Amino acid sequence: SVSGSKQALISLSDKKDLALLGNGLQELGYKIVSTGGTASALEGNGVSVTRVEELTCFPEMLDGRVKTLHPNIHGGILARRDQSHHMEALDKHGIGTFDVVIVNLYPFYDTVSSTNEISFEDGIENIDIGGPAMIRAAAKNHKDVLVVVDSKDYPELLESLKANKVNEQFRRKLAWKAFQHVASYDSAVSEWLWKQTEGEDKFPPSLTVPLSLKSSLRYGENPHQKAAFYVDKSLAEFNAGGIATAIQHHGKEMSYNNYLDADAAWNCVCEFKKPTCVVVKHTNPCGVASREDIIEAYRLAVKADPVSAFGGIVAFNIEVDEVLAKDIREFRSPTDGETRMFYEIVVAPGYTQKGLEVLRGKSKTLRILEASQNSKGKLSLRQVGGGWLAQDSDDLRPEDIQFKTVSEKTPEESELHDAEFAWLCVKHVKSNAIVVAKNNCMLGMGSGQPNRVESLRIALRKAGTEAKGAALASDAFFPFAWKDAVEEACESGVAVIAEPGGSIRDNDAVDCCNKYGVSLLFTNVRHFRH
Ligand code: 93A
Repeated sequence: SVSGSKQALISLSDKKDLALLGNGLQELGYKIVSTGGTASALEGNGVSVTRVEELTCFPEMLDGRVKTLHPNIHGGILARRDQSHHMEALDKHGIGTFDVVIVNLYPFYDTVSSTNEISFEDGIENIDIGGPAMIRAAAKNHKDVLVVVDSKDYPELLESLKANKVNEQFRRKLAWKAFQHVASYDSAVSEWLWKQTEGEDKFPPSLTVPLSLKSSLRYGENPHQKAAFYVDKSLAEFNAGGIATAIQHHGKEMSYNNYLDADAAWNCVCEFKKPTCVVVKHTNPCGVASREDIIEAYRLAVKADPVSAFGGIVAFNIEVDEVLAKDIREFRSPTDGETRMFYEIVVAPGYTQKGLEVLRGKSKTLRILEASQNSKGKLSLRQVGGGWLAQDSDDLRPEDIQFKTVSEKTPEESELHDAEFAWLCVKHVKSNAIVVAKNNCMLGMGSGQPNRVESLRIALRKAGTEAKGAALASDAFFPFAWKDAVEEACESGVAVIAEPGGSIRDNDAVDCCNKYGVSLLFTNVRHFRH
């Protein structure tokens, strides 16, 4: 090359580990070319730098919009070393080649998603043009140019340069990562522009969800299925909470099914204001109880269905302290009064130091998760063959639900409260969903039956004699077989039924409840969960 030595081009917004990088390359004999802020920072760390202006013989112009967009830079990145006419062209114009290009982009996502609103103009100025151009050029020519966009790759870069062992695979991996970086950057820009033009109400004509690998999983739902967990970078960087960002304090590696179940348990327990425990099995809450005393809540939640709770996921909406942890450790199955309960996961918003110690002692495998609440208003995506379904997540707040009495009998205050509690639970049970609850405690649930009557029978059977005087909630209206469903509920002795209403046979349900003196409440809201 013209300069006679190897050249590295460095232009970084995120200057993390810059000193390590600059000094490392300098020691390896690289001549370092850099942009304004990066050059100053390198010099501050004792690295000698050539400024891009010296190469381009052009000052930074248009308030920095044009810094590196110049043939003296891009020629040095893009020239094919194996094409003599490329190299002759460089020589003719006195352009040196770049062997390493290290760039990361303006923090567009952080800027536009920060809580302090920024103006449209500021958003536009934060769109990086020169950076992606260098990254793409270097990634295209990765055969001869190493492109680095992530400070985590600095050590491996320096080591392989030092050992003179840069293989093709490493080059391709860096190029892959470079295009990923630019792609998620562009998706953040385009999503922001969509919101600036159409507002937040309409779904955009196309979606790019920047996903980054959190971990490879041992396997998927079954051992013969390969699996991995990707986090939505746009949510994670925005601290959106949820199971993807939960901290694991202890236990065996999380599995695919563990994530599904922990997510279900955590979403459900977060609905409740009072201290609450939710037990989940196979994504369905099978025990839910709220009490001032969280230990009582825990025991009741397990008791609701001890057989299902065994090997389940236990979620709390308050910190787990030593006393609670001991109860979780020691509590014996209500089925035989002997076997200590076994769980896959405990998830809570926090643990006291002692609480954590005690839980760690329960078993080597018990996964202990500390999660923060999901932010509301996020997109929910589900895969179907050949596409994805998008919807707003179902985050109506409990206070948004109105319970309208449509029967002759109006519910007692406690009965209304039971109906509200059952309603919060039923939202988290797979359709067709029926929940029987009383006194802030789930007594029985029926889930996932293709026939609502079957779900109802299962829920009532689990509640047993306790169904008397309890509330029954149904995630959707009772279609027409009221004699089967509503009448069976009334015969079991429930005091109040809550359902969305809206069936052409609503009157039959009202008549039936009137016949039995049961209160019937319409919520006008449906909570299908498929
Ligand atoms: O304004 S730009 O789109 N035009 C450019 O020519 C250009 N060249 C590098 N932004 C440009 N950059 C970006 O500047 C890089 O992507 C990097 O993020 C940042 C580094 O600037 P500094 O070294 O002055 O801190």
